[in-house]
Amino acid sequence: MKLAPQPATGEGSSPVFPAFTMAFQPIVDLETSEVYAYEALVRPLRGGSAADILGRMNDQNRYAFDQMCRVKAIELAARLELDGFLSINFLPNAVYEAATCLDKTLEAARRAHFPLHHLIFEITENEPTKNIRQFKEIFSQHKRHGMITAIDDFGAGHSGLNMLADFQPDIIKIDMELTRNIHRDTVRRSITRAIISLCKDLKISVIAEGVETIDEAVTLRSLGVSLFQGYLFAKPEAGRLPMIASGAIDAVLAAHEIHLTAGVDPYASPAARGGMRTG
Ligand SMILES: [Ca+2]
Repeated sequence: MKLAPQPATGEGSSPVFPAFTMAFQPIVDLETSEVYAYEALVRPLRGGSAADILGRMNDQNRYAFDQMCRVKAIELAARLELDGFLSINFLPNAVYEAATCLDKTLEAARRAHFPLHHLIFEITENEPTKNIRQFKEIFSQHKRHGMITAIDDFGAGHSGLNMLADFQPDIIKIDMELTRNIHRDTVRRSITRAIISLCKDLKISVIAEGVETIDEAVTLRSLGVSLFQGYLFAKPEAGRLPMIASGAIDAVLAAHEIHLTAGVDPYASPAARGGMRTG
């Protein structure tokens, strides 16, 4: 497919695709109190959600659009002078050729002087069209170029453990279905604890996704998570690198410290601990 040249304004558009840009959401590291990475998320240029754009994709244009998104994310991140890691999603259902799907990514990174070892690629464990072998091949290709690999939405689908048996990524992102209200849910805590222990054995880093409250963050921190993403720390913002919400990291660290020093059960209900929920 022949694509129109990219406009110089940072927004992607072509006769085939709606105009789009990238939003960025930070992933914070509580060990350093700094941003570890920014995840790039596709957004319509004139507002709306990713679903508004992805709903217009079909089997004919999905692959080309995925390529455009990667290029756009790298160009925009470089222009915004992103200093750390940039995390990019494989678009769901796009068909990939391991041999060629990296060409435009490599070219864009070279053009933008963006280091390849600062690129993280997330693929959802729910990816329905891929068999494990193809999945492995694609990720291995990325790793060969020094890029970091991540399994997204881990725990939300059905194939995560099977996938791990055959292929170990650098990072696993624990799905928000598991992190939501984890402080109040013993089953979710057990599952998450097991995933974290498994990752430790396999030397895989863990990111907790969709963290919205201090209680969730403190519980996950107690289970050993250092990397966090979610509205508690920052919402995604289109075309810019958002700051971490003022005081969010300090509030989590302070609450965690109180649990450690006072010997308070970190998994007690918020009411029992005087309530710590944030908006
Ligand atoms: Ca993702």
